[in-house]
Amino acid sequence: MDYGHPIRLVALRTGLSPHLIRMWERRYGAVRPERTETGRRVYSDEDIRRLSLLRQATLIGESIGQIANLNGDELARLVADAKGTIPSSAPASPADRTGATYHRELCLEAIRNMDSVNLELRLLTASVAMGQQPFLEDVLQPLLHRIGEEWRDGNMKVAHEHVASAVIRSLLGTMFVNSRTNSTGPLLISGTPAGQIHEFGALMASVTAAANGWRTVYLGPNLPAEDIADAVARHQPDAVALSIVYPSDDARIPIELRKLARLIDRDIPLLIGGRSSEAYAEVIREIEAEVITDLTDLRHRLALLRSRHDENKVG
Ligand code: B12
Repeated sequence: MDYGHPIRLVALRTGLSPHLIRMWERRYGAVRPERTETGRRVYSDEDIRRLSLLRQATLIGESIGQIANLNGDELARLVADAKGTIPSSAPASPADRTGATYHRELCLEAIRNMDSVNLELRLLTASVAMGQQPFLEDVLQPLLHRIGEEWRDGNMKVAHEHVASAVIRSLLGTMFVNSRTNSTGPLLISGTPAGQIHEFGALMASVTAAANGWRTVYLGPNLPAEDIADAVARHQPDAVALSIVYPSDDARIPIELRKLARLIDRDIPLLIGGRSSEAYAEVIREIEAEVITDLTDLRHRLALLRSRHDENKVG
């Protein structure tokens, strides 16, 4: 007998995130789950089969809006027919990094059309197809760099960048909330120093840490040293991560970093990333902080800190 499955289980079985499952239901009526007395969605085995087929169809390039209302047999036929004709640029498996270019191009097309609904879907589809970390490192970061170049070269307007930024901010926020854990893992505080408005680097660092078993406190952008130090005193984190993106010659940054280093416990590692971090290498060395080059580097650094944290707990 089919008792109905909660959304978390459906997410596990289909590889779709709960957020995307709800969005496909709300926007396209892709499935119509029953509700419990308390209003929670419950899904049948048939819903799970439909969602799996819809996922496979979107991964081979079908638009969800066009296929959401096909019946189960039609969907199965579509997927079976397409299997022999998958374009070589389409992702073959979640681990296939060659799919990144394909996903990025679809995202760029949505940005060029200023189509935020499509952009959100393209980004979510890419994160499901590739897995969260490859998505951040191979799709989102290069996509942000590309937006910057197109904007600098006049191929995209400020409005294109703003449409993209709004969708990306909301997606990273959702990823951050979804990957937070209640574990007893080490704690990372992250944010950006005073004058630093670009916040996606700091957010991506938080999401990466959370997905790797760290508890996280995300402070947001543009914080004076005193405020960061207050948060550090309150939470006693195992590391602090800051992002410095623009500009690379702000006289306030060395002052803020020196102040922060004076105010917080010297034993707490201070990790600094972002495209302009190298420009402040001198002061970063002086205060015994570290430049972290990218999210891969961050993962390695966090793994090391985590093993020390675990050893201390056992010892
Ligand atoms: C989105 C965006 C904006 C948004 C930001 C929205 C938001 N909520 O964050 C808004 C509209 C606010 C904005 C404003 C401006 N922007 Co802007 N922006 C960008 C864009 C497209 C993405 C920025 C981003 O998030 N980068 C962060 C990540 C993706 O890149 P990254 O620094 O290389 O970081 C990687 C690693 O270093 C690491 N990392 C980053 N941080 C951290 C932290 C830690 C702890 C760790 C471990 C790792 C890590 O993670 C990333 C992945 O590996 C960039 C393009 C670009 N190349 O970055 C331009 C860009 C940074 N902006 C630029 C400019 C010029 C501006 C403005 C001056 C425009 C204007 N005339 O108003 C203003 C400046 C505002 C200010 N006072 O600072 C220029 C800077 C050029 C320069 N000389 O350095 C860029 C490069 C665009 C360009 N090509 O010209 N921008």
